[in-house]
Amino acid sequence: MSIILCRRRLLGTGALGAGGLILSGCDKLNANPAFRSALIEAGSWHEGAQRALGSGALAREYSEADMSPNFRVNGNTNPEDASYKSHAATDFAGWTLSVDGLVKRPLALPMTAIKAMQQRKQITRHDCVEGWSAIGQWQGPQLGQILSMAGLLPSARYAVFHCADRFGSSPYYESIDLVDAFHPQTILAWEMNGQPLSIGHGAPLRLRVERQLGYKQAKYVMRIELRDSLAGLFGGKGGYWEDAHDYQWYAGI
Ligand SMILES: Nc1nc2c(c(=O)[nH]1)N[C@H]1C(S)=C(S)[C@@H](COP(=O)(O)O)O[C@H]1N2
Ligand SMILES: [Mo]
Repeated sequence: MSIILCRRRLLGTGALGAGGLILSGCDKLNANPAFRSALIEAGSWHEGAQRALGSGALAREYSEADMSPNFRVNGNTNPEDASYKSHAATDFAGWTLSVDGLVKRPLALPMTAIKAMQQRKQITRHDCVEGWSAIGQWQGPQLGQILSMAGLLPSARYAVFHCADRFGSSPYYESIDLVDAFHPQTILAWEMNGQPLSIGHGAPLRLRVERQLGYKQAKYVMRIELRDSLAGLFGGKGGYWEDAHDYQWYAGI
């Protein structure tokens, strides 16, 4: 694991900043106790994930020939937030993903670090409750890999995705449990159909949680918060649509 991470220069990109792990050389890294324990956990999460999965099936994956020529955009397609707009003006070069809450090592991951991680590419069908579907290809690191770097505390039960957009005064957010968070097809996508995500589709980073419906696929993700409960957060039902319109929290397809 350490060899892979070093070859990919994950840490050379300034990743793991908030955890105090800004180091450049591999030797230095491997000697760093916090980094070593991050690696050990990263190696064992697969086992935990498998256990958690139980009968957890994979969502169907398609071939390139099945990809929809037009994948529509839906919901918010151009966040008005001033900070988001200034990031957009510089192609999101300065965007960082925060991972915090019930974790051992809070992270601030720059896009370069996210792109340097091991990637998963998948062609899946997106189903919106409004009655349309589209097949697209998504690429990004598995969410489980990122959560393992942060190291979850035993009390963590949910991953909450805080987005840069809002409807009126309500920020868009979504949440999933740890079974879905560590599912192999759950990724933080920065590429769609071989191109960096467009603003319409959620640039620079969106969730793909392939066994659930469209509204769970949070776009414009800026922060992942690990929590033990969804109560007390916004409307308390775990997502913007869940709070505003009583959509199901578990939106299984
Ligand atoms: N941040 C954010 N994420 C979001 C939405 C949104 O409005 N804001 N809309 C959701 C809905 S209802 C759907 S169907 C999909 C649409 O994704 P697309 O625009 O890439 O088609 O994003 C989901 N994620
Ligand atoms: Mo949707």
